[in-house]
Amino acid sequence: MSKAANPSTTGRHKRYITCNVYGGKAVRFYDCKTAPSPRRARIFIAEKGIQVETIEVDLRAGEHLKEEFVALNAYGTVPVLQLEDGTCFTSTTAIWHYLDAKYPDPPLMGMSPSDRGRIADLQWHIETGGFMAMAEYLRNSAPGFKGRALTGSGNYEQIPALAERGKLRIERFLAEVDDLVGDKPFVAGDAFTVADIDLLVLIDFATWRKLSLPENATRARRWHDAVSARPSAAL
Ligand SMILES: N[C@@H](CCC(=O)N[C@@H](CS)C(=O)NCC(=O)O)C(=O)O
Repeated sequence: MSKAANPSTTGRHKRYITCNVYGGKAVRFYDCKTAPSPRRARIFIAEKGIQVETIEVDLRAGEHLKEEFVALNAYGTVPVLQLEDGTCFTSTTAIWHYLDAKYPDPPLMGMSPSDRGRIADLQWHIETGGFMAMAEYLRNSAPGFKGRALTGSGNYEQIPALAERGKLRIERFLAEVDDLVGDKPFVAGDAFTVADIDLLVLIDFATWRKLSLPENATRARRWHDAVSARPSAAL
């Protein structure tokens, strides 16, 4: 990878300027502590016990839209996982797939073909019904996202009607979580998987925006307490 395309060679990341060996670690992880999608990757990495070099990208300061970062990820979003050969994965699910194939233990995306399909279904449901609804609501209503209603490199105005619809969608989703979890230890059954990661991050993010699980969602709350106690959830 050329130095020109490497944000770590410029500005606030200068500490990496002489170091192109990633501190002896195989991959670089472009993170943002306050954003939900990078947390989905962060928890996954911690559950796998993988060592990565983490680089914080300041979204509020617009670092993700600067030329150096867009050279890594043309979509201008985090997380990004960059391999030693310069290959970049620019979505959470791609990062999961790569790491799960490379470091199969513990499996976080299912083992058998049918488990893998089932977990992918659950994850898709949580991503579209939960994350997409939350984004629709938040990005179209929060003053901080004025003119930035979609993530990444394009500037889009907010549409208040989408915020209203997003809020209805996320409220409906949260009301369904108790049945989704049921009496199982984890969302997909007996093992912790990406479905738990997604649901945990989504619920914490929604709670931060004052949209919580219903009081009577006792099974969902039991599950949430259990997964929140895992060391990875502290990240
Ligand atoms: N599909 C991507 C979405 C990533 C995404 O939207 N990341 C947000 C942070 S949660 C972002 O980079 N936002 C930049 C912006 O607001 O322009 C993924 O799953 O990784």
